[in-house]
Amino acid sequence: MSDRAEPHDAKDSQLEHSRVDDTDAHLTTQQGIKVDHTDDSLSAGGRGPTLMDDFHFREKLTHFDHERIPERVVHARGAGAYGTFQAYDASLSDYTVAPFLTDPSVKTPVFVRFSTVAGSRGSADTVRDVRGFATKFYTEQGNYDLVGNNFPVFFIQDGIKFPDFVHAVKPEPHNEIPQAASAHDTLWDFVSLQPETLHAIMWLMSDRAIPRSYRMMQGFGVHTFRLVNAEGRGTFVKFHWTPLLGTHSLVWDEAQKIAGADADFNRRDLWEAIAAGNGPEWELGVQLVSENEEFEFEFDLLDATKVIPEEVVPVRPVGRMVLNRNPENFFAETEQVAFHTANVVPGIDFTNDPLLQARNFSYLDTQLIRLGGPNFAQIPVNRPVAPVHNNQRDGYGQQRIHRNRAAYSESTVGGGCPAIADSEVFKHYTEKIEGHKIRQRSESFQDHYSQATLFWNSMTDPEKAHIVDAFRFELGKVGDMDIRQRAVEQINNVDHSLAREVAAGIGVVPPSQETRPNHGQSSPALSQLREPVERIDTRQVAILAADGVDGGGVTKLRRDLSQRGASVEVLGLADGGIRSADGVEVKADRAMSTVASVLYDAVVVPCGPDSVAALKSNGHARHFVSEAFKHGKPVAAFGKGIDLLRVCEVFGQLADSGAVALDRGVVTTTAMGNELPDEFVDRFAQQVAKHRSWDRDTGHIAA
Ligand code: HDE
Repeated sequence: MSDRAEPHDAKDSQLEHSRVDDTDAHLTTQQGIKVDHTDDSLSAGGRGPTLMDDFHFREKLTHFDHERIPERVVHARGAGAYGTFQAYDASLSDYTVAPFLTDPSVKTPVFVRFSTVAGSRGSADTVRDVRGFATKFYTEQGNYDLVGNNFPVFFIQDGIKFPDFVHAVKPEPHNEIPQAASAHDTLWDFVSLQPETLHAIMWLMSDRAIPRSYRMMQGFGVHTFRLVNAEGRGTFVKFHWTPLLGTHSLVWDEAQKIAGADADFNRRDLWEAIAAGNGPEWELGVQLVSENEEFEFEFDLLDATKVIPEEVVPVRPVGRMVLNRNPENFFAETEQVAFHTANVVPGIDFTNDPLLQARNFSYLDTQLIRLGGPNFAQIPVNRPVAPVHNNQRDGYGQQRIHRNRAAYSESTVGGGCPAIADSEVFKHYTEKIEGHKIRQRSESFQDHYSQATLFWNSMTDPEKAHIVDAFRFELGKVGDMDIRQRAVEQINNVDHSLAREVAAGIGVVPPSQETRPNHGQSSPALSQLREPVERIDTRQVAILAADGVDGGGVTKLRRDLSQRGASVEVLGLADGGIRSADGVEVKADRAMSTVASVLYDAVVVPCGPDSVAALKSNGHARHFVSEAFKHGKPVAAFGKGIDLLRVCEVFGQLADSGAVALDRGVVTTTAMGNELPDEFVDRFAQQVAKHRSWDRDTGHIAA
């Protein structure tokens, strides 16, 4: 047992029983026998064979040989954290009996695992992909898992197609290339033949597929679920997570470079934010649809390739989740956590969405192979805080010592226990079902394009440019020109101008005419850029400095930005102390050569003629600034620092006096030291909060 402070909640206090701390302990075998030597095996004479007697050697090697488990077949790469969820009020009481959603006095412990989908466990974080957003609520009524994604729609409508879809997107089977990427023939072959993928493909080509941070992405339950109230009345529900830090993305060139500079970029960001006390927060919201409105939409509520536009059914805020505790052991917690869509609690039930129905089979099945047997719910991270009593027995890894003789129900031997409860039980929603047993997709699932068009129409111009570039990149990597052509013809069903733009970039014949007129409708809530949340806290700002830097200016800037919640680092040409021009102590937090501009949100070049001269003649420094500019990031310079911007081809209006100039996210002033105006810091802070300036040339070529 560890000597941690007071447990945070019921789950934390339960986990405390499983924690092991080796501090002040002696090395032992698994049997608790102390060993005095673990570096040499027992052998016959110094140079003779290893002896069977060496139980320590055999145990150590055997355990090592067995220390891998199968990675998740999808969502293998992930990162997790603990936290709590709390409802705002009792306003959902008319709809559900689940107290964690209706009782504001209940703080429910949660574990969340974020993930990419296609890549292996060791793949890079910033690939173009959907992100998993799976939440386990340890409620007092048992575990509820909301196993969602950061897109509100999925690629297929019926779970029987899941293996086909996953086989198409995973690395190709002959050479296992490419890793964690959708830019290859088999995926686009599949897409070109399966129009139902088109809506989710639009999301995949959008900025949503390269989130800046797990802390800055939305989450969606995707399916229509059902809330059930005390009278047994059902209400359709879609779940939404909205990040309080806003929804923000990387740019594609940056994402690719980060994959090399820091493959753990999103994982590290989550870990470091929580470790620094900046636990990320999301608001849970619901869209509610009464049962008598089921058929009032142009699409089928059971079709997971569709959103309910927020302008049609607004999202109602329900409560807030904060993630504030990092796991202590990646394997034990993040790797062994087992989510399952069928883990529901009284008050939440399923619908007949065929994708959800398939998932309700698949998740339990997958845990059996992944975690090695039917007792995985006893692994610490998976255990409910609600008491568990049943007649399930034995199996690999049974941890519990069941004392009652009767492992069957009904019994008199066991005094009839565990007894059947008569309150707070899970009651399946009594839906009336009639129909023939047929293998056929519902007619109401046949419109694959309208919402893909809706998504396209809802984007701002920069978002549209990014989508065109993403299609060109992805299809440009497809070797088979027939697949490229067929994909463009599918895109033509979404929007003719989009298809022509994509075609122009990938050397295929642009479709000569429209196959479906664009319906012209849009849903502004689908855009990330229309109403962005602008916050500077936890943004990473780099200050480039060398000997001779304006120490006073750097100190003021660092202090003022830190006070606003930004994380500021001084990057030197080498690690350690920097000799400032004014004697003010400046220390490099890192050497520039160990990082890259893609790892920061913004960059500042301070004054100091010698410092700027040294930076000008340094390739890392020049590349740092010009790359940040190219990626649309806020760039600032003061005093002589402006000279470095000129060398780095930072275009636009740069200050020629102490007055602060702002042009497309570039903030400058010739002032320095104690003269550095507050307005300079204010303006720059606003730009950092804004995240990017999309009015710069980012390399998009219009067709
Ligand atoms: Fe999953 N999915 N999925 N999925 N999924 C898995 O479960 C599956 C789908 C999602 O962090 C697997 O434990 C089928 C939609 C997340 O541990 C597996 C179908 C959505 C995670 C599986 C889907 C998701 C998974 C792999 C189509 C968004 C990671 C390992 C019918 C709403 C959970 C595992 C974690 C993981 C099956 C479609 C989200 C094989 C059959 C739609 C976030 O069971």
